[in-house]
Amino acid sequence: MKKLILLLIIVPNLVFAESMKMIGEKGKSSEVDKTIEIKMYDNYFEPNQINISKNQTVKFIITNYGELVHEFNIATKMMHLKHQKEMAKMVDYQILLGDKIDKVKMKEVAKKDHSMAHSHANSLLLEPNKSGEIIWKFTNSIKLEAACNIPGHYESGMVSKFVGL
Ligand SMILES: [Cu+2]
Repeated sequence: MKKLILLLIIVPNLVFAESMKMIGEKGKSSEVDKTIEIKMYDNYFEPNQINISKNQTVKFIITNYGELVHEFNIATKMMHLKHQKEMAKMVDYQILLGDKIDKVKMKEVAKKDHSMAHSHANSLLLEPNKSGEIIWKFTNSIKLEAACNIPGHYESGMVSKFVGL
């Protein structure tokens, strides 16, 4: 029984680590080939198509010009759909508050539920008028999208397609 419980904890994490490898890896600032500026609005990205070549390390400089909190997350469509459930939970826990992120509550809740820490290298969560960056190395030929997985945003068009991989 103990082994089973351990497996149930480890397997989803391994699956996640595996899919993370599939989409690429955190890039090094000394290896950046290209810088792309991303603007976030309510609810869309500019540009909505991003040209990338395999093995490129890209620095994304992301600014939220909207009035709501938005996410920039690099993943497959399947991964986004899974992540949308976590984001819905962040709203339930009142970590995500429309135009604000309650970081104190986030830390507190993440002690019990690590998925609520929202601390993966492929994603950035930004309040209005904030900027940040992600450096990502695209190591595989795979269909990827940049998306905002806050409830309702993806469905209303907050997604950019990566082309050229
Ligand atoms: Cu959004």
